[in-house]
Amino acid sequence: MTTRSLPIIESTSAPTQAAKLVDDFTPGLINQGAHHLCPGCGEPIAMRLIMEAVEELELAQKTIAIFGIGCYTAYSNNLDVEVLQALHGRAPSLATGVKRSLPDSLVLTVQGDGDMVNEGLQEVLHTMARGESVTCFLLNNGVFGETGGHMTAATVLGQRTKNSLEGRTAQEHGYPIVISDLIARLDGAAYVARGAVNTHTNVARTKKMVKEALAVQTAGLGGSFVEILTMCPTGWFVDTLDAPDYLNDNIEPIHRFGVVLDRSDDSRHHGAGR
Ligand SMILES: Cc1ncc(C[n+]2csc(CCOP(=O)(O)OP(=O)(O)O)c2C)c(N)n1
Ligand code: SF4
Ligand SMILES: [Mg+2]
Repeated sequence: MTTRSLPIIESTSAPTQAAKLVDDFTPGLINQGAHHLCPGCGEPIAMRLIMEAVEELELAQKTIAIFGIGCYTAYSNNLDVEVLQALHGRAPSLATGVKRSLPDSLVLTVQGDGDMVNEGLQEVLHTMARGESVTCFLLNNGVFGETGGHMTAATVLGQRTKNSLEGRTAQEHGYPIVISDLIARLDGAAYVARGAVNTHTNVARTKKMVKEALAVQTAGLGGSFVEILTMCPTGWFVDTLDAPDYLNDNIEPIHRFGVVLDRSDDSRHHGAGR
């Protein structure tokens, strides 16, 4: 593992203007840039691009965001859209009820891999199989981050976690569930993609996926799903600056970046509850 240091910029004169505050760069739907997640965490980046997509599509007034339970839950306080808190793993079912009650709303869920793939796997599978017109986001970091970095069903083979200190093995722990590929097999799903936030290029490409998924919902074409691979340097036991490369080298080869399913051009496909 390499250790990198940031360049030191030397200056001989005082700055001519005040330093920019983090709020200067904060998108309109995020109340404040400060948050309590770890330095180098990928989840605020994922939340930011989701909120930017909602704002750019001018859907903020219609949006109801439903959160699972994990580190990202604390970030829900920063958002300037309606927010509901689900029980662990249950966000897609709550989203189903909200969307069917308020069909003109834009309903999105935010869950982690522990919340979605372990605690509530049946919820997201049934929601997507029914073709509910909701958009489910998975922030996949391969660990139960909030509770200490334990292995989840999405943890890749060889990955070191709090309870697989020598790395996950198929023999002892079984194989990871590659959830986007599983969901893409369901007839009710209309759009499934997997992005990542470990490089600026991937952030830009992932934002396009997020926008496409939200557009599929507004067109009533069925379930839409975007998995976003996020860095968890704390849970991975890696240096903060090494986490983006760790994601690229270890997580992405199993949970592959790209659009997995796109039925947005199929006019015969439609969602449930419409
Ligand atoms: C019913 C229930 N079981 C367990 C917990 C404890 N718990 C809270 S957060 C969490 C981990 C969530 O992991 P993940 O969804 O991957 O999110 P991350 O923290 O990695 O972002 C767990 C197990 C809980 N709050 N409720
Ligand atoms: S433990 Fe991991 S997921 Fe949680 S805030 Fe820290 S880096 Fe982010
Ligand atoms: Mg997680």
